[in-house]
Amino acid sequence: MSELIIWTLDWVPARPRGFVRDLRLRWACEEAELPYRVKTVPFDDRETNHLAQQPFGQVPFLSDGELQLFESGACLLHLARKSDQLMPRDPLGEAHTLQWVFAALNSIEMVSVPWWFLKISGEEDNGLAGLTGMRLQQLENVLSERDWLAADRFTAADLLMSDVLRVPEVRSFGNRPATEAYVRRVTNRPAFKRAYADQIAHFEAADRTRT
Ligand SMILES: N[C@@H](CCC(=O)N[C@@H](CS)C(=O)NCC(=O)O)C(=O)O
Repeated sequence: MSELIIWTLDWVPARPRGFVRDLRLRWACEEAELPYRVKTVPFDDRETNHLAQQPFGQVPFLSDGELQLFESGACLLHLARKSDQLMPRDPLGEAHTLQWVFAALNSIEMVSVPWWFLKISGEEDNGLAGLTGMRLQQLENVLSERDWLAADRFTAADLLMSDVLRVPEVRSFGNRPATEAYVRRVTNRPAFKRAYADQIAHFEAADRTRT
């Protein structure tokens, strides 16, 4: 089996720790029991210093032997093809997992991230609040009727959707008890806790060497 390497930044400030998207890949590997190593690119000059691996200068990206992939969703689906822990092998279960992976990225994160960025940059009541609230409420309706998004069990779709939803500003948007229970249920998984602790430890170790 080729070696999996998850690439992230060598350091980030305190605020994004625990939310840098390499966590999605660490978590997937932990769930699937896939061995992996973590390597880094510098935080400084990140916009330009690794464009050959990630054309937008972001992380994460993934190496699997000779293969290099960027976009956390694409990397996650690559990992999901390696293990039915992450994606069922039956056509229906797989199709529904893919559907909800895209919903997490394209219907929820696509509105929640711009809304949240505007909010933390001082525009508390910005023009995306209405759309974000509507999407989150629509998802609340789905989650009030089921525990998992696809195949009646945990899949990569839950990993991704809960990662999008667990941002504190998103969690505290409105009263959405089914969503809150879902985020708690999914992030209570030991694999998430290991991935989270490892990311925090990675950036704390970097504090000690950064001058
Ligand atoms: N759509 C990309 C987004 C990646 C992204 O936003 N990465 C952040 C860390 S979570 C980053 O590299 N930020 C640094 C920057 O944009 O300069 C993905 O899902 O991989």
